[in-house]
Amino acid sequence: MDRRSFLLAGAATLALTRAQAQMNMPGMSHGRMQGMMGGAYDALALPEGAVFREVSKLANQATKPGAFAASLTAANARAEFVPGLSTPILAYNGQSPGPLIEVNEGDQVAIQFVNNIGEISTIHWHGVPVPADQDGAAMAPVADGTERAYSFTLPVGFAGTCWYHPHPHMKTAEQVYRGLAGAFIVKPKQDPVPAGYGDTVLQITDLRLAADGSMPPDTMIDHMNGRIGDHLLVNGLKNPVLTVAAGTRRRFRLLNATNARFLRLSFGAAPFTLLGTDGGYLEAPVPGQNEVFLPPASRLDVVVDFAEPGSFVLQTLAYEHGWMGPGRPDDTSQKLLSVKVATTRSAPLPPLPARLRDIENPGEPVVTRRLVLGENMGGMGGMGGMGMAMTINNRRFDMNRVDLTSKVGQLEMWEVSNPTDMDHPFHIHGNSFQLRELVDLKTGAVTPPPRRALLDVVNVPRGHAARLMVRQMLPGLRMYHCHILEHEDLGMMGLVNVQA
Ligand SMILES: [Cu+2]
Repeated sequence: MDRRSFLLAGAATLALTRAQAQMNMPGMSHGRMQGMMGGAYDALALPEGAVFREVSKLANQATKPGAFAASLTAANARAEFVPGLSTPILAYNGQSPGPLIEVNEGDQVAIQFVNNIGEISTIHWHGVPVPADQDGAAMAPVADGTERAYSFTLPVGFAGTCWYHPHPHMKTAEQVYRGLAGAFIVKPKQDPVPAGYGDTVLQITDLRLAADGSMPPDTMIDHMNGRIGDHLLVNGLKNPVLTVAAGTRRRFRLLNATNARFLRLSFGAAPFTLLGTDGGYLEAPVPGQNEVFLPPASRLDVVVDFAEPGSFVLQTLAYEHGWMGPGRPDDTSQKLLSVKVATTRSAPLPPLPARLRDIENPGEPVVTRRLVLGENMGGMGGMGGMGMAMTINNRRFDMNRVDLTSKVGQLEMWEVSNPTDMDHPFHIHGNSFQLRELVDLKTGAVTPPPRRALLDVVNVPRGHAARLMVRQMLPGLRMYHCHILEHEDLGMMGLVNVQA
């Protein structure tokens, strides 16, 4: 059964199978059930307006230069999002968001991971070019109560805005929405952007709370669409307030660490200058942007100009990404961060450089691959007997099956086709890629991206194909998948074996 037929059959009556009903009912809040039915939905109110806070950095325990060593312990913890209500969460070193890891290109990195969350987990270094056996992929789970040393040397020439999060088989979505994710910044040895611009991570997460303060499990609607919470948080706070002097130009690293939000963001009258994407700098700063777009898991490096006194709010704009079933949340005009610009003026900064770096034209591929994203909403007889499956080339993920075979250094074009009626953000492990063009599947119209950029996740809009220029530089097994985490867990994922 395809998605539309499922909608017609299922949404009118919400006649779920018994298994689906059992999957969805326990712990579901009244408000959420109403939300799922498409009616009124009263989310708990969260306090807003606290003073903005930066995420604290993970301290470097290494003593020699060019090395970074630390440990990360994932464990159950508690947070108080609503005063007086204690929420069980998952945290790294007691923090959610997890501590910021800041390293330099070329560094030797050693991180001891201790898993105390009560089930398997991993740490995936999202966007960081690490060897395949250090990638924290689902094939190498870390059992509860055990430790694992991750170690890798960062290549010289890679700097970017990355992050880390769990990637255990079929448990990624829950572990991330319960709190396990942090930023991982790789700095160039010589940063072309003056230090006076600062460097502030804005880690965006998505929180849903039941009336008792707990985080309800995913519903069937969440499995279909990806989990959309009730509150977007920045560095763990709802709409905190940052006060700056007039004339401030501030560098922000935007990290979409939500399970499934397509974030189209504006700062009102304060314009963005684009500096970089997932895999580091653009070739030149792009000033005068009134909005930015971050599909799930993507990052942007930007400077925002707060020229004149006043109030500026980072908030979501409408974006149509496709929605299945009832209960589509109102995801526009959500306030993320309020910036109060005082009348005192900041000292002027040196200008941004005219050029940031060169990004190579990848040239023509020697291999072309076609990957087709699919949604199968069939009943209990459906794929794998799970009732709902997300697929690539009609197959659900199987970690014992290699889907593609590649070679180190080989330039490939991956045409990721999305004939479904919902956008899917596509992520490839191992190395950044470039978007060559988007193709409209109906008209064949081809749209190149506005500029060269290194990405590790790209939105594949519904009814389109994304042609990606992919080159893996290290051997081993790599995952590729939709980064709506519920879709990943339901099987929209595959494995490429990169041969030396
Ligand atoms: Cu998806």
